[in-house]
Amino acid sequence: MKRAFSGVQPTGNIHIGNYIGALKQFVQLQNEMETVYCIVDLHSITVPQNPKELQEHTLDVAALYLSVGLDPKKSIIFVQSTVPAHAELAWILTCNSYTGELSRMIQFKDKSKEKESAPTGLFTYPLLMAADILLYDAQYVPVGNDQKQHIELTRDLAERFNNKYGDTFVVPEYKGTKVGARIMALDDPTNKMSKSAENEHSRISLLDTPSKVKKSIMRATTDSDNEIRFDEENKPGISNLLAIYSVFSGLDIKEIERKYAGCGYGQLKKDLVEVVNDSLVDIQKKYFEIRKSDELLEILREGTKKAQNISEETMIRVKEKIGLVRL
Ligand code: AQP
Repeated sequence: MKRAFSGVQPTGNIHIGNYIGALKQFVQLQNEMETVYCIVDLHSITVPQNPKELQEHTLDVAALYLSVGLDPKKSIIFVQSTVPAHAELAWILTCNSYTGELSRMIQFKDKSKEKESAPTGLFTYPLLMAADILLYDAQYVPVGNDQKQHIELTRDLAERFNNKYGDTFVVPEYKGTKVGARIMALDDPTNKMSKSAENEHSRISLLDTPSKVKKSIMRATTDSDNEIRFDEENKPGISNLLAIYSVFSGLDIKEIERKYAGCGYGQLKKDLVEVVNDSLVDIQKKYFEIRKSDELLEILREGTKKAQNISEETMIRVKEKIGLVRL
């Protein structure tokens, strides 16, 4: 049976970029293979977090996992820091990696560029991500395409370890969506949509009110030629709106182009507000039911147990290979 692994950082409310690039795939894959999904809280502390908010956001993300359709009977859902093997394997991978390969990571360069001195965790973050994936023998990693380079590094690390110590890890593959693998910020379609961007109108969170969704979409940056056509290079703003429209409506982009031939951007935006708000209603209804229920903590505890069982087996294998004593 094949297995997929992925995670989301509890750094704020999940936005439609996270949903389209990652979560929507999580839900599809749970019907095709074994699936393990984590709330990666250890990743989120690579940048400063308010402890109270971090706890809340962790449970928010867990509740959103369930609200978008993850089923704890099909998927293992847990919080990363409750399974110590993640940090343990990350250290072992750190000792089998090079600073040169880590300094090439685009996300590290981006996130550290305005800092006088970058936190070490930000630099070694891809090794923790590699540990997350390799612990579960995952063949597939459903993520947005901003994470593609980290999956490449994970593959290199797995192959290097296998070559040095003998077959130990499954070498995983990136799994991306055709449409929306990188949803762009609404205020600046040359940057990806992000939870931590300052401008709240740069993103649509899954928990946004209908009026906030309307404001963010209606003021989204487009271009001046008023032609509704998918062309990411020359028309990144409109192409981004078309991708969002396509995912939430189920129509393909060509159909949407035909539907709006001769119409202005205003009409497209107005209809998109409706399409997005209609899709968020159900997610939000489920979210508010689940978030306060005891069931949520129970599901996470169960997930921890299952994740611990799998990861402990991997750690026994790894430790034996590198000569760490077992008493
Ligand atoms: N804009 C995006 N389009 C498509 N996929 C995206 N993902 C993130 N942004 C987009 C995918 O969502 C998953 C979870 O991301 P994450 O929370 O682990 O980290 P991130 O990539 O750093 O996401 P954010 O929203 O930009 O968070 P902050 O601002 O905290 O850094 C991943 O699969 C990611 O590819």
